[in-house]
Amino acid sequence: LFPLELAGHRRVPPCALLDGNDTELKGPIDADTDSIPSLAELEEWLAPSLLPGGLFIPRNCRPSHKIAVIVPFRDRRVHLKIFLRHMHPFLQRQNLQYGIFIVEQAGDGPFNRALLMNVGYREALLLHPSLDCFIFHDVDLLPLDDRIRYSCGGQPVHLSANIDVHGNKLMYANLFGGASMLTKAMMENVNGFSNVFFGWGGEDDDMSFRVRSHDMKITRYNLDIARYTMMRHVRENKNDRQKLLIDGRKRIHSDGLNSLRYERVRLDLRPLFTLIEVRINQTQ
Ligand code: UD2
Ligand code: MN
Repeated sequence: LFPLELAGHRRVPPCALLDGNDTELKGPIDADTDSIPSLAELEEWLAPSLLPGGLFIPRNCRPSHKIAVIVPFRDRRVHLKIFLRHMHPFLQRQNLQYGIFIVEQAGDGPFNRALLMNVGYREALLLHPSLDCFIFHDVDLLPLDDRIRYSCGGQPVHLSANIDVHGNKLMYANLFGGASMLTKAMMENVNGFSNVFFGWGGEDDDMSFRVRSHDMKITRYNLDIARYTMMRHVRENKNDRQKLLIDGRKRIHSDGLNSLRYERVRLDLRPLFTLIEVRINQTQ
């Protein structure tokens, strides 16, 4: 059963028409990063508005996109609960049709954020073939303004431009890390993310290069709107990514969605999200 397929047949106005009516929602918002909810209390509060797997379908309007929020994950349980508490209401206020997909890396080998993004993209589409907009989102980032629209447009969007722990400025012009948004067509066009970035860093810059070398422009909301808070966590070791990044430019069409390998060890439709757990190995 593909619940996301159901919408679109109902005789209700396009959600875009409702947009902007609710002016109180169109500005800065707070994020509670101090109190830690239990999953049980979150489920009691949020699950009644959701379908199993953490899917939401607006009832009084027809959404323009079917959106997957893909979150790479391992061993950040507290962040995940705070993320879910913040994001479900945030996305629902925007009348979006969406699902949240948590892609968990099994084992304790080096983390591969970009490969997990590819897995989330692939698995979400297998479950819901009509998804057309993909938001790749760190679990520790929370948007602080309701005007940050989580819905795709004509160009890739780098959402998390202005992060508190980065001094509230864009760190560098081509930054594409944190939270970013691409249509299905854009993902196919660039062969998704690279699979070879094990360990911290570089994978976001590689993706930035992929989109820019395919006649796309990375766009952003204004810095006074695109405000995020990043929750505290230990810093991963930095790696030298120069070589991977330089070689990456030649690899775009052989390293990505078309070379993706993983073993799916779990697929669970949890009340607040779809959990996809995968084992990957480093000889990609
Ligand atoms: C920056 C980027 C991030 C990524 C990373 C380098 C921003 C705001 N963020 O984040 O997008 O490019 O550098 O790889 O530019 N994660 C886990 N468990 C782990 C490690 C990572 O769940 O053990 C996930 C989690 O969703 C986390 C994300 O991967 O938010 C990025 O890792 P990070 O937060 O440790 O790295 P950070 O903050 O330097
Ligand atoms: Mn982080």
